[in-house]
Amino acid sequence: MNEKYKSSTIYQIYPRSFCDTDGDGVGDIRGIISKLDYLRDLGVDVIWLSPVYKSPNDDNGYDISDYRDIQPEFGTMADFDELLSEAKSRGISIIMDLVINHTSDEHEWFRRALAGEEKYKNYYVIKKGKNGKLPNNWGNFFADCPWEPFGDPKNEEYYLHLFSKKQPDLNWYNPEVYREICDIMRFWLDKGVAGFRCDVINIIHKKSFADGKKRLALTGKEHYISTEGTHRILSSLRRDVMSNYDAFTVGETVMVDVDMARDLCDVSRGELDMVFAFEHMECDQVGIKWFKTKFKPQRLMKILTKWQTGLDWNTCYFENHDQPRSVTRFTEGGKFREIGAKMLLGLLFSLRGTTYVYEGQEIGMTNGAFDSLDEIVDIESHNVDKMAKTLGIFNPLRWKMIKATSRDNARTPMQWNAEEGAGFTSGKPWLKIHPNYKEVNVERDLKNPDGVISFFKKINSYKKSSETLKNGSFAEIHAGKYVYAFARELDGERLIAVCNFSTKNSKLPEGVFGEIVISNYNECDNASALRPYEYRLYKEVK
Ligand code: ISL
Repeated sequence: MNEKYKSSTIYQIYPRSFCDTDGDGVGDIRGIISKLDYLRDLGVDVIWLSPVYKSPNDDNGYDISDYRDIQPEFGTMADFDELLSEAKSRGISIIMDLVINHTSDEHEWFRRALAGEEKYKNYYVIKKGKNGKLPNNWGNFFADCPWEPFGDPKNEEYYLHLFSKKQPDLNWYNPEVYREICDIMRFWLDKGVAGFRCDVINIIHKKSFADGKKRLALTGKEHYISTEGTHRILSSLRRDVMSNYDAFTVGETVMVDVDMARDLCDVSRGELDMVFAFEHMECDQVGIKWFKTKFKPQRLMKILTKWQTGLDWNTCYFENHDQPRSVTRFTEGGKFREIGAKMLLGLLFSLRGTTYVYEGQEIGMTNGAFDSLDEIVDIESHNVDKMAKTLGIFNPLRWKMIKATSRDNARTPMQWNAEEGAGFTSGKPWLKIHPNYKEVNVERDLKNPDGVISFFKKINSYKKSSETLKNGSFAEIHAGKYVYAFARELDGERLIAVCNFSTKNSKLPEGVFGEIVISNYNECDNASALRPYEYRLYKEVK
């Protein structure tokens, strides 16, 4: 991978929620174009664009019905081409979301399969039921049954869908599928995109369809997580497609441990360039993500250290379109919102790896303010509610679970200013805007020299200019109940990052010293106490 991508700051845009220019309440490509100067000023090098392809929107674009066309609500291919060239002229590259575990059931391939064309039937995973029963006992990511009758029920055939029933899984045993996907990748790379974020890429190849070991969630996963077949496909994609372009891949790899992640992005194996792992996103859950427990900072620290020391190159992220907002999740918020958001950014940029931020993180946007399930759009949340209901869980508890974890928490429209519609739309927004937009918005934050954006720019440009922060080694110094400290070292230069996850002062741990080069407090003081949510970056003075 070209080194420039490794040290890029990558900003994820969820197009539906970013900026709407035609008043239909849904963000669009022209909206993104209008914010390119803003992104350049933040110091963004690469945009990861969540899907903008044609889609019936069962899963907000992660169900693609045409990989070579643009969703009309987002604009046209001409808009996309303009976005690409306008971004390029500002030094910004774009990576696309590549969703190839499944298509939409409205994709032409699936329609032709349903119409009886054998060729296309073989593009999907279609299995016979067993004596009136489903083909196997597997579970589904969206709390549904993963098998749906295919065509005439008399045939007792079912298609596999690990996500919604409008997202049939592709059959990666079929070389035609491989060829089609290669062509799609080349289509976008030839346009000039800088690569792909590969959706649930480590589950595409299923090594068997036998019953799985019974589990609370995702029974059957041992048959498809990071299989040898997936490894083979990934190295072929590198050989046949990626190696011909100046581009990179970042895989969304679910349920991986450090060893699996290492194999999936090992340079000598030539598969993915980097991976998103999830263990740190699970630090506040018991078993499954819907069972949240009180956030214990030390658990997060231990997991971060494990990955920083276990994997040579990490992706560093605290947010994306599937996760609750980090400032709500990892800090007390309220009066600590801004300082907490800055501390989390300080920590994020101090880690070794490529930094990924999600729209709104740069102003410390919070979880959505939803009052009931009626305000939630996300299919996963609705399915989970249904399933929890059938299990006899009462509504107050169901709603508590969904409110804390729903993916819509991160999907509320971007808050640009204090006007009605938050500067996101002049129409009716597709998802409820957080009522705190009057205080939490880009325009207001930009006016504040101590705002979150100003800190974002500071730490981002420091990282870009510091070889030590970019490429230095990582060593934990302290991981206490509230305070985390670690060193980054390169060619004799030593930087030490320290942060306090408490609403109270905490003692500066031993081994943390030097000259403070960045802090999230206005007045840096070198006192032995860290203030609430304080972050400091020290440079050792020789
Ligand atoms: O939300 C999750 C982790 O907290 C996951 O279970 C998530 O659904 C999983 O990581 C897969 O996510 C990706 O593929 C889905 C899509 O709905 C998500 O938005 C996408 O990020 C299916 O394409």
